[in-house]
Amino acid sequence: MEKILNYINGELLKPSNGEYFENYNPSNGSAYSWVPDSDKTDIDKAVAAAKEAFKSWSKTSKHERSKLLMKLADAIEKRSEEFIRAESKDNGKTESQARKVDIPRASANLRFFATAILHDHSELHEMDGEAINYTSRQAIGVAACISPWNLPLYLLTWKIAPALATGNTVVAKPSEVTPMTAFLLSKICIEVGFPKGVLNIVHGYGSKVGDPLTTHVDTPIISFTGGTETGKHIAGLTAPMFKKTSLELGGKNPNIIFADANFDQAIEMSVKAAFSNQGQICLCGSRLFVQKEIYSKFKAALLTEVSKLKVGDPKAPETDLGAMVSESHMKKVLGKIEEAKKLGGQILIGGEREILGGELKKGYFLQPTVIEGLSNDCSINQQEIFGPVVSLIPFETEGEVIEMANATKYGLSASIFTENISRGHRVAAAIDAGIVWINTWILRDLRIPFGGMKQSGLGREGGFKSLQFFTEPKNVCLKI
Ligand code: TXE
Repeated sequence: MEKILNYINGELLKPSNGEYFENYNPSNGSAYSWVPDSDKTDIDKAVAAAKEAFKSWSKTSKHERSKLLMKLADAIEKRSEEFIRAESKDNGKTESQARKVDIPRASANLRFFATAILHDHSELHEMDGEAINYTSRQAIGVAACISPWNLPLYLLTWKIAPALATGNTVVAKPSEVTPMTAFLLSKICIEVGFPKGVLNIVHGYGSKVGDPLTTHVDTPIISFTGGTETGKHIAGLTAPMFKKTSLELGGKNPNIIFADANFDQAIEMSVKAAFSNQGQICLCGSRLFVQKEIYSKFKAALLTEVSKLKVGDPKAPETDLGAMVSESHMKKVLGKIEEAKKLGGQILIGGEREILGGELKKGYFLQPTVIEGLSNDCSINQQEIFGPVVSLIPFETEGEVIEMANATKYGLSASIFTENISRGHRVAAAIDAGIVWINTWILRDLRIPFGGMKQSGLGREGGFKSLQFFTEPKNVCLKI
C-alpha cells in the first residue's frame, strides 16, 4: 500500500515517529494507503519551516505570488483526471461530482485569489487638510489551515489560496479521513518549483496534530472548517492566545417551499440540496418546510424524484449517490435514522444501508432518506446529521415558517422558493443565516462573504473578506 508523506520545507517526509494508520476506500471498505500518524514534532518542524519561509515569501511581489499560484492551478487542471479519481476513491463521492465540482473548484480557488490580490485596494482618510490616514494591510505570519473531509481539495485550496496570495506561509492539516489529494498537491508543489517552506502539509489525527498546530506560539492565524464541537474546542484553546480565528462550522439549513413557488424548480433544487455529495455538505437543506396547500402534491413528487436516484459505484457516470466517507460516519447516520423512528418519524423512502454487489459489497452506501412527522424541535431536526437524510415539515404561514427556520443553534444558509419577489426579500431579511438563496441552492460567487451566524461559525471567508482575514490592517496618520 502506498505511504502518504508529509510535505515539510519542500520535501516529502515520513512522520518523525515512523507511525502510520490505514486509509480506507469507502466504496469497498478496504484499506488502500497509509496515512502518517504525525505528532507535535512534525508540527514543530513544519511551523519552523513556514516561519523561516515567511521572511522571504512575505516580501515577494504580488505578481510573483500570483504567478506561482497560477502555476499550481494549471498543474492541477493538467492532471485533473488523476485528482478526480483520487478524490472519489478517498472520499466515496462520485467521480462525476469530483469532475463537476471539487477539482475544477480547487483550480478556480487558486486562480481567484491569485488574481484578487492584483485588484485589491487600500483605504485613505483625509482630515480636512490637517492629516492623511492611510491603511496598509500586511501579511501576518504562519497560517494554520485545517480542512474537513467532505470537499477535501476544494476546501483546502479555499483556505491556502488566500493565505498564500496575501504573503503568509501555511501549515495545512487535511482531514485524516481524506488525505490523498492534499498529498498529490504536495507532489505538484515540488514539480512546479513552489518555494520551500511556503506551504507545508502535515497529515494525522485531529487532536494529535491539530492541537499542537492551533496552540503553537508561531501560528497567529487559524482558519478552520469542520464540526461545531471541534470549532468550540479550537476557540477555547486559542481565544486566550488572541489568535485571529475563522471558524466555518455546521448547519441545519431550512429549505422553504411556499405554495406559490415554481413547483418543478423547487422539487429539483430540494433533491439537490438534500442529497448532493451524499448530504455531506454544510449547506445541505436538511429541513424541508413545505406550505400546507401543496404539501401532499410536493411530497408525492419529491418521493418520485428520490426513487429515481441511483446509489452505486462512484466511478459510474449514472450514479447519483456514492459512498459515505467512513464506516463510523455511515453508522452515525444510520443511528440518527433509528432515533428518528423512535421519535415517531415515518421513513417515507430509504432509511437503510444499501448493499451493492461484487467488489462494492462492503462499501459504506446509504439510501437517500425522507422522513416525515417529526417536530421541528426534536433532536433530528436540530442536530447536523450530515448524511442523505431530509426531514419534511409542513407549515401554514410565513410567520410560522420564519420562526421554525430560526429555531436552531445554527445559522449557516437557507433557501426560499416563491414567485412572490416581495415575500422572497421579506423572508430572506428575517432569516438568521449568513447565506440565503431565493429560488436556488448553492449558487456560489467566490466574491461573496461566506459563513454563518450563531453556532455555524465565526467570521466570513470569500473574496476580499478572505484577503482581509489573512492580513493585518495598519493605519498610518501623517500630520500635514
Ligand atoms: O469533523 P471534525 P468530523 C460536521 C458533521 C460531522 C461532524 C463531525 O456534522 O458529522 O462535523 O465530523 C480536524 N484541533 N462536519 O469529526 O473533527 C480534523 O482532523 C484541530 C461539518 O470529521 O471537525 C479535520 O481535519 N483540528 C463540516 C477537521 O478538523 C482538529 C465538515 C474537521 O474534522 C481537531 C466536516 C483539533 N482538536 C464535518 N480535531 C462542515 N462544516 O463543512 C479534529 N480536527
